[in-house]
Amino acid sequence: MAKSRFEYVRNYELPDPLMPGTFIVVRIDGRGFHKFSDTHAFEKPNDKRALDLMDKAAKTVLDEYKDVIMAFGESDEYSFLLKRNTKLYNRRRSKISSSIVSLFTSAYVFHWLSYFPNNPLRYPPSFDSRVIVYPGEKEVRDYFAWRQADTHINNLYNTAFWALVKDGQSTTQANKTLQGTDSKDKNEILFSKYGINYNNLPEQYRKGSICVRRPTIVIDDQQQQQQIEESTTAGVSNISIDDPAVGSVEDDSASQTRINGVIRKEKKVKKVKPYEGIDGEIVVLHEDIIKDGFWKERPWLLQ
Ligand code: DGT
Ligand code: MG
Ligand code: MG
Ligand code: MG
Ligand code: MG
Repeated sequence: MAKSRFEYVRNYELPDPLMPGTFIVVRIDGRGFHKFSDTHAFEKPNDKRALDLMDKAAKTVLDEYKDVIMAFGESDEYSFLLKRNTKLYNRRRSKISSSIVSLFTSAYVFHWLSYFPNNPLRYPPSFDSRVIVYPGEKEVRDYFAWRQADTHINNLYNTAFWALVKDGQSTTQANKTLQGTDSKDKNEILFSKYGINYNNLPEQYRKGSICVRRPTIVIDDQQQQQQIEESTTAGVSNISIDDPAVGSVEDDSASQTRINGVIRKEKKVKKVKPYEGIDGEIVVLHEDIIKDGFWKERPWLLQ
């Protein structure tokens, strides 16, 4: 095909690949959400509708991009972890970054009215996006620990701050009251002045939101045998063996044999390795990701 004389400008498009074998994190953050949350009358310090909408937009990203294996969100930000060996867009930085933030933003707008039915958008929100690559598991875990620690620090501060303001202090006064206080002091102010036990506040506010896929259960030989026996017993009690329909049941996932007049129904159970098994339903959790438990339960995240 003939090339136009303008074609040379393509050479100015430089490749921007991310190093192979590294963990890719994309963090998006609402642009000017201080103003956006005011304009749209978000409840202070936390608006559950706004946080749920962020979670919904993040789920949309996980739905669309199977290589995004986990996400963590708080306030107006969300971080997406891609699987270590992802080949998504040949690991091109700007393609990955722009596609994720674009889908997130359109999902946020698309679902807005479901979360704010009486509060139409006053102007189009936008999010920025950056990509960070991490060399190993330690840095990935520390990254998410950093974001979750940030969630806690900000939430404790904001909860105390807005309690003081709702109690009549000006924002300047409230800031001053909290100056130099540590977390024990803030807990104490909340408890003694307002009867608020910080630890009883919703986990979504204190710990942020984690999106992960539920693993498909791995069934070992013994469990598989047990399943066959259970379905055999169930088959005997539920189905009349003289029912002509029974013999003609054709089902890809189950096969039936007649042994001594007893229907033996064998369910074919697909065996999966954990890594292959993460295509399950996407769930949103509000739990600790700083300690080992979360990661030990999901070793495929750091593989
Ligand atoms: P940026 O990110 O540099 O464009 O500027 P902002 O204004 O987005 O600042 P950022 O991202 O550091 O802080 C997030 C803002 O969003 C912060 O002012 C509080 C607000 N925000 C986020 N979630 C909520 C919420 O649930 N309720 C309320 N009232 N405000 C929220
Ligand atoms: Mg920012
Ligand atoms: Mg922001
Ligand atoms: Mg932010
Ligand atoms: Mg195109």
